[in-house]
Amino acid sequence: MNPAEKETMQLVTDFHHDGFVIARGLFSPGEVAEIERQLQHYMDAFLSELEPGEVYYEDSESRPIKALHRMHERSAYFRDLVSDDRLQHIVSALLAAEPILLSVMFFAKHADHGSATPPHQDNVFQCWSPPDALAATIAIDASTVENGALTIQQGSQQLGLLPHRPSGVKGFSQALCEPLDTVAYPEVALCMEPGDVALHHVLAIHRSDPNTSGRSRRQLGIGYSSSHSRRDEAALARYKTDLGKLNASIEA
Ligand SMILES: O=C(O)CCC(=O)C(=O)O
Repeated sequence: MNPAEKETMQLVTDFHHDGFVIARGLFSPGEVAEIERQLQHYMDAFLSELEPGEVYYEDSESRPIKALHRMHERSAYFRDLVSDDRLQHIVSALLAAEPILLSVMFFAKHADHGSATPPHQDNVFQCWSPPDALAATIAIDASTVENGALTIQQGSQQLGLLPHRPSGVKGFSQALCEPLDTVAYPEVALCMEPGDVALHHVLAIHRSDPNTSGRSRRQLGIGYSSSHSRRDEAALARYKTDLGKLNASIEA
């Protein structure tokens, strides 16, 4: 086995054990600069026409952008990024299947503004059966404990989908009903440098703190499912009903 294969095998073992892995330095500084340029271009070109569900803003007075969703639908650059050979190689190894693109997203926590993300499992929104799916997070800025790094409960993906309730948080409408024991399932803050890529399982419990620092924490999220997973349509319909109720209560 060559060193690259050995490295991939280690990522697969760690992913199954912990529910996440970090591939360090996957994108070069030049490539991260290009992602930033394309983000700016996306905002300049599309921000005024984005539909509900494609953009979320913080509630604070200056209303910075908190998240963008489905960016691949409007941008050829983000659509192509998903097929990057390095990402495809790792994601197909972790899923042991052909990866299917779900969405390209942007998650921002602006300096001193970024709000908390409640603890949740992505499959409460995605409803994959079997739950073979993951999110790849590309760090644009360094993420640290102070600026609200994504924080995962190690091993929690082994528990299956746990009960969630409406969170009242725009963009993350569901939160775990009960906090999960952090001794049995320790919290790990995914501290990353620009160009690092974290991959977390669709059942891994994760959350993030508000950004209390003077430094922004921006990252791209790319959701992939495996070619053999199917949507649980009944679960998806229940989630959409809850989301509709939440949106109605926010607008009321
Ligand atoms: O940006 C965050 O803190 C949350 C992102 C998230 O929930 C995800 O990537 O699945």
